[in-house]
Amino acid sequence: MTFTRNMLYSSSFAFIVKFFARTGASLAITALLTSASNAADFNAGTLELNDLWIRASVPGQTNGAGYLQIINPGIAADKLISVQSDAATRVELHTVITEDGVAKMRQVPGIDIPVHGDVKLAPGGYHVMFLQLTGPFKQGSLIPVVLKFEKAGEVRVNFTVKPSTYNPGNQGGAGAHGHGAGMKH
Ligand SMILES: [Cu+2]
Repeated sequence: MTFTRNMLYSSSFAFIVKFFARTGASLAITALLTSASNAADFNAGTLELNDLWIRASVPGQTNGAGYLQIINPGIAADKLISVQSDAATRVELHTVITEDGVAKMRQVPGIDIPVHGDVKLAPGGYHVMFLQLTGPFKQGSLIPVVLKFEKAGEVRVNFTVKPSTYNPGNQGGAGAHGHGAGMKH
């Protein structure tokens, strides 16, 4: 009996496939795949969070910086106001300013996410600052973090640990500032 039912199942499956192919339902399948590939890594309300990463720490490194892209396709501005993680004793939002030709990191109370904005936390600019790491950032591991937005609220995300030398795209040398021993807080 089981054998017969399996036969029946597979023949009706083949029929369904043929039916979909004939009725142009593949168009719907294509649309589904397209929307899946456009999906954000994480969502906070209508905010889309992508490409969350941290450089692997090197021996002796006590601090680290996290980066991500925040897209706001919604109808209201929002603001990233705080970050929590067990990966560090303290986590702050920072930017980089240049004073007397020297790049310095400064804590900021929040990062504005304008309507239809595309805000990038990237080397040389805004970053999530992990102070006093509770353990090394190991390449390939995921660091759980809670991001808190003024309107979208709290969202649990993971930062992916990239190689310690990782520098995405052409940052115009901004990556040279780094976040290791060289930069003071
Ligand atoms: Cu910093």
